[in-house]
Amino acid sequence: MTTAPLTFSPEVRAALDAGHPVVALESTIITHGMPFPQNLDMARNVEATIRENGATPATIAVMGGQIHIGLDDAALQALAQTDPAQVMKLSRADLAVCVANGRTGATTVAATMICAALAGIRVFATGGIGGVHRGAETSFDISADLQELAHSPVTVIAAGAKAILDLPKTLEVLETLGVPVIAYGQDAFPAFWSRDSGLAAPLRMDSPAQIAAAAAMRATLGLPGGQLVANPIPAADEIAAGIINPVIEQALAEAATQGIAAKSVTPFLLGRIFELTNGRSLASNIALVLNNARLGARIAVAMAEEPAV
Ligand code: PSU
Ligand code: MN
Repeated sequence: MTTAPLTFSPEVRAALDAGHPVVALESTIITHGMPFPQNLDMARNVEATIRENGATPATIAVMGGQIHIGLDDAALQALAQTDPAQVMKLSRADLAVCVANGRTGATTVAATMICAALAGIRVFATGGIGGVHRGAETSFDISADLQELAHSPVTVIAAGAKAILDLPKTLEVLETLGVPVIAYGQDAFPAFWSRDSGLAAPLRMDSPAQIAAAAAMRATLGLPGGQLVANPIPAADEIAAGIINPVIEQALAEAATQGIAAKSVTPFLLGRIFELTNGRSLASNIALVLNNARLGARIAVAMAEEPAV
């Protein structure tokens, strides 16, 4: 087997070699999830938060035929300002095509998990995972993020699944795929902009050490795949379901009228919800990503303290 074309930043290479905690970060949230310049601020602040909490951040993207594990500030700036139409939104299906053809690509949750696993990184913090879209019974739109959680051995910290999705169906598919869904510090499954989706989470944990132990035991038992840690948005930053739900309904209706499909659905909905809430959804989104970065760093620290498996 030839080696995968991974280019590590010096900081990430040193941290991995020393067995120090590292947290992977995705790049689709930068290119397709938030507008400039808030996306760049977010990317920098998330990295700073991870450092403050004792771990090394590794933002992942594809450029020049290489999977980059850890980006310098110039690369972050360039990505944040690139027209989303010029950057591939990469999932499992198109990652190899992008690398082989020397194109520029931003990694979604699924592609970031694949790259993190290749790099030997076991923790990844983001905003929200993709899931089963509303109307999936006719559109068949189910994010590849879900099956990736069943394949790649990475613990993903998200604020639940985005409330634009069909959350009961998303939880059902995760159960079928054998993915542990762990609410952090509460019983309810969080709904991205809100702390409580009204659905019970299948599992609950209250400390990074418990989450690290569960990941290690999966490996010991020979179970493939990762874990989803659903970390509720801080109370001060949440948007009540009663406020966000009508906005989501409107954005979904517009997407249907305009025939938005496939990879464009999630970026379209996030963009419209941002406009319809006058930016409030973006402020919440940034707050929950920072909150997930904090927990991700603490989990990575706990894993580095566990005996290696
Ligand atoms: N979380 C965010 N904003 C985003 C995403 C996640 O706060 O933009 C991205 C992630 O990269 C996720 C993707 O993997 O949306 C899901 O896209 P789709 O529904 O097309 O699978
Ligand atoms: Mn989709």
